[in-house]
Amino acid sequence: MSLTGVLRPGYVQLRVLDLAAAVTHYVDRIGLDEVSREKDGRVYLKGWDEFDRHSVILREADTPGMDVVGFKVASDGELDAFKNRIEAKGIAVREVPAGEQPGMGRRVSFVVPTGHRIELFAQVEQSKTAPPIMNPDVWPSEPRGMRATRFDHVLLYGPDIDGVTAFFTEVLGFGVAEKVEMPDGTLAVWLSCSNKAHDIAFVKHAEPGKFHHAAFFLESWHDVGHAADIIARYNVSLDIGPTRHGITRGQTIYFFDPSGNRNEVFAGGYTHYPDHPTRIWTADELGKGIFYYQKELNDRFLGVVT
Ligand code: M3P
Ligand code: FE
Repeated sequence: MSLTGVLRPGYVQLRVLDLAAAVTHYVDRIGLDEVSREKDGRVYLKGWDEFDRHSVILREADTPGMDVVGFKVASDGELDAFKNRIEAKGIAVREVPAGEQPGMGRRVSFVVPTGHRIELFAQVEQSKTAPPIMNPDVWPSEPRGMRATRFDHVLLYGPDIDGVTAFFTEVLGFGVAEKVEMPDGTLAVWLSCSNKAHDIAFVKHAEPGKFHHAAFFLESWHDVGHAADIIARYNVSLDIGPTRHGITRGQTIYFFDPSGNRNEVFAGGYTHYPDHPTRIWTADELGKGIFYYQKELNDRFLGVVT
């Protein structure tokens, strides 16, 4: 089956306390490119290997966290079809007009059962500095910092994991790549709309609408080590790693932006297909699922969210 419906995470809008410090972190340390600064103060960024105009939006605010994550769908017709399906589930849909983000078409905006705002869009301008397509070099210019190639996924914390899983699978057409099953029900779910092991993930948490991390893709395990060197050299606040997930098999390191939002950079992960069965983790093996080498969770990793 070719990719139709929801294609991929397109953008994440993060709240940061100090815009200048955040731009230094996301551009100089992670290696994203600055696309534009707009009159309303928002700063737009993208990974060097992304064709769409932007993928990360920074908004200065009094509290850190995530405003919204947007997914790109294959066509305007599919956008309308998704809107109808979401409304048919009794979920209120807000239309965000084209141009609310520069270069962005109209968006369909709604809140899922974990309390997070999710959006769908079909049209966005392509980047003027997009990866070259004619006799392309491996990169247009040397990647900077951690050499993140693209925005990959978010992991979100909130209640009603069963409800959000049903929404993403039944309404948006995602598959469930992996799940953590506890004696009292599902603790966490990794959902894919593509060949990736996950495009979004959710962990059960009493407070709705919380943000655990935004993840950026690196080419190799060697790049994860290079990211660790950058974290040490520039005193970036380290959470955990370099290590590996049992879940998704990604090779990973977690750290915090200057506002306390968690970031992940990772490489690897298996290829997911829609006909693959869901992999299941149980309470007794959960440590290995999250951190395959250490086999135990740290309290900060589980408890600190924005
Ligand atoms: C990932 C991943 C948690 C697990 C996180 C896993 C928060 O971030 O990319 O697979 O328990
Ligand atoms: Fe992750």
